[in-house]
Amino acid sequence: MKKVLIFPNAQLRKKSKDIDISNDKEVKEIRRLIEDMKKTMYESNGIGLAAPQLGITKRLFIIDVEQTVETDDDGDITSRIPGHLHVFINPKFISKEGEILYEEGCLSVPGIYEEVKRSRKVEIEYYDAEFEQKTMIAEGLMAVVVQHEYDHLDGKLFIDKLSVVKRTMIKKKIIKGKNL
Ligand code: QAP
Ligand code: CO
Repeated sequence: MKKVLIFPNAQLRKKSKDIDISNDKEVKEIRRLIEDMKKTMYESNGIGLAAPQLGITKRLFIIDVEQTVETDDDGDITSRIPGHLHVFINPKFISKEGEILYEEGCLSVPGIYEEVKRSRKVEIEYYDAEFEQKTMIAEGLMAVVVQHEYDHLDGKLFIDKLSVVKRTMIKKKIIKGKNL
């Protein structure tokens, strides 16, 4: 498992670069990176992970919103069964519509969950794990996570959408390590 960078790490603020899918060497590296990202996401109990969260500023993220989670009486996760993994390489939004409020979290902002406003439905074009071009229409949670992960590629975090007061509070809390 790779180390996930934690806010306010400056690496999380960089703009990621497109992946050259015609470059065999880069494609080979991306295949290995996807395996590392899968392992890291599942082991950290995440539903989405973007390459820049591992310090790799490339336009790639993965999502699995269909995992089955088993918890014990204390609510701690005892097992996690992968659902359907989606890999998004060089994603581009084609359209966005509507509004949805959803309580988001982020592996780079541990222990913090806040309600954020996003588009309810998005259409996105991307290359999948086999480097084939795909288009997806996502709604609800999938649409929310796609937008959240896409923002990481532009160096944006969900807490940027909160008030300055809330963000300052979160920063203090994370630096103190109270949430870890
Ligand atoms: C993005 O984030 C997301 O604080 C993915 O202690 C999540 O998987 C978008 C996680 C929810 C919208 C709604 C966070 C795990 C996982 C934590 C994640 C934590 C352990 C975050
Ligand atoms: Co995130």
